[in-house]
Amino acid sequence: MKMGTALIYDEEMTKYKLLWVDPACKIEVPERLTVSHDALVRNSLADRCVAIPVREATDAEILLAHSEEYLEAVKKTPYMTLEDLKEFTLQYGDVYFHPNIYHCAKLAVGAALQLVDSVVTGKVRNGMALVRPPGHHSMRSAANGFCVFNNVAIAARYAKQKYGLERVLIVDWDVHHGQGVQYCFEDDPSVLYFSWHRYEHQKFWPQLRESDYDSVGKEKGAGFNINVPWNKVGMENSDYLSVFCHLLLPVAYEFCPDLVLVCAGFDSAIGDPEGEMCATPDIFAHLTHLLMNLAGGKLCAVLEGGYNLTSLPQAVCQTVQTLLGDPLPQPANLSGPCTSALESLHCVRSAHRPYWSCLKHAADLPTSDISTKRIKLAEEEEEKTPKEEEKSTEEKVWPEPPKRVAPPVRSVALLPKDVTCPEGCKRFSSSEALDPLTVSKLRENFLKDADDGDALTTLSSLISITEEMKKNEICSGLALVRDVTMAMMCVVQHAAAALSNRVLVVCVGNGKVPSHIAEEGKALVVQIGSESTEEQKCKYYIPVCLKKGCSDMSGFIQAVFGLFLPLGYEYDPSLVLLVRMPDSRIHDRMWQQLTALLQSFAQGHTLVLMQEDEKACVGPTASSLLGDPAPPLERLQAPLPQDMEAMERLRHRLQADWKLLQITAPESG
Ligand code: Q9C
Ligand code: ZN
Repeated sequence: MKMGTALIYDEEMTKYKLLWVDPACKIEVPERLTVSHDALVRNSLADRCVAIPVREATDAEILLAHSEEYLEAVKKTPYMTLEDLKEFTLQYGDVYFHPNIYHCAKLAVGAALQLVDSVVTGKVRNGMALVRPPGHHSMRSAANGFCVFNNVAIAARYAKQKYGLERVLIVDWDVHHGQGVQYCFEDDPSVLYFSWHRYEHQKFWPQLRESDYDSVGKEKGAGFNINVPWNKVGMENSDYLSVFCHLLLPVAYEFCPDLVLVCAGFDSAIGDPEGEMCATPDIFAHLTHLLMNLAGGKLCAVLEGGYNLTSLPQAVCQTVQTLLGDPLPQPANLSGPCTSALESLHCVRSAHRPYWSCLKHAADLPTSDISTKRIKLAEEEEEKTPKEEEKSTEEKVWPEPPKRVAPPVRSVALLPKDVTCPEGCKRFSSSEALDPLTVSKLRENFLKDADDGDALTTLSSLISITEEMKKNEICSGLALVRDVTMAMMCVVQHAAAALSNRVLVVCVGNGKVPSHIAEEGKALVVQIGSESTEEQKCKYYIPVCLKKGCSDMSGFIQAVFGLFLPLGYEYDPSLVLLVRMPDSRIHDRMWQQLTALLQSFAQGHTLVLMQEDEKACVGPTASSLLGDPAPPLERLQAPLPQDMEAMERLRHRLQADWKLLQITAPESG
């Protein structure tokens, strides 16, 4: 499956600016768009995208989220004098008008709708629209926070109306609360709105009570509005990933959207004068990737904020390059979430516990005292604020994200001669002979009794593949082997010893695993099955046991988000070995999701091992390795309480060693 990434941009949207002095608005400049687009061109990303023209939204489309009175009022702004514009502006908060902004605002909405059209009709797989003015603060009858029309809210209504989509997920990773989007869909269960935002116990703009975690939606829409308030500045990559793994992703998969819209603001990146957060631009590659296997890959990112003219274009490039399917960057400095982030996470999970079965059995919840805590925390905060005068954000420095070079070969397949190589994969044939020392070691360690030439060839090929991955000649690979256990032992041993790699081994199904290698920390072995063959005896061997084994999709996906992803991020392997044990009974779709999600790690260096007779899995596995979106899972049942409790116990035990597993603040649980 080859489908492109749309890029929607038009220079016209740079043709308005602030015409008077207003400190609140001076950061919203035309250069935001030009530097972003230039960076896409300079990094040869723009030319890899499908360019889609913008168009003006019609009145009817704008009215999907706005009142007629408001539209009529905005319509008059092109004819106003400077004085009239200033006065008109005064009735709204933190926004400015310009004679050309109405035109640009229509193009911004139109760009979002063009993007939805291209993605939903399958012209492209996904895409990004670079627009000005942004949208998520604008309300039914009011401009606000640099926003005139609510681009993404309109896009969601449009997608539902025009294409009959049942469920739309809106992920708002801008650092401000998109209150306009919240108001639009508050009572609507067909649109799940997620937003994290700088809040500081309501001291940060727009200072709304309803931006807190306890605004969960109203009436039928209860549970479909998720607010994650950041009560401190300086949130880092770990904090963002933590919220994705332990909240957004499980809920989003349970919601099972037909389309994902992203309010893609980059004022949540390091260096931004508004956000004052410390997440690096490459984290947006990961956030994007983690959303790309929902809704069959149908993802539309629409620019919102982002005011640091260095981190903004870097983060835009990371996002677009990920949409294009390039291997992910190695995630940097994941030291675990901070206390304040954990407190927020805990509060949001508690507030949403009644609505989502993935949160039901969580053992992290003392449940009472949430409102008193709210006050207590606000008081504590008071004391800390004054001394927090660090370096001003403008002078913050961070390294430019390293270039993400796709290896010359994306995926190889090591297959018996009678199995055809899937399209897009290269059949692996070992070009160089292995050095004799390695061969003799292989013989000695794995093939003592049998003088098995075939087995030796297979094992040495597997080792060659990992070596070429290390040289970044090959991105990923899959192999059908006669004995997965032996192949796994062999690869892990070699990678740990000769390549001195950290290997993440993910074993799906029951059977013997290389736990002795895990003991040395050279490998992190996670195993998921129906029986725990071995007790967990060290930090690096983690058995997950599900009552119904891997055939239980709900339990399985919980383990993926709640355990595997955070563990993988923190371990930061340079190779992922995904092993499908015989008779694992995992569903195809779940297998594809897992394969796709694991490419977050090790720059996509994943080697998949499967038993010789599982020929039917070769196609689907290859497809996921090649970056095709995994097919959506059906809407999930509630996971089994006993499984959830077992996982919670495991998480509890492990969280001292693995900080990204935490979901409660040290003193608060
Ligand atoms: N320190 C968007 O990011 N407040 N809008 C400015 C100046 C308004 C942000 C206060 C921020 C609006 C789309
Ligand atoms: Zn913003």
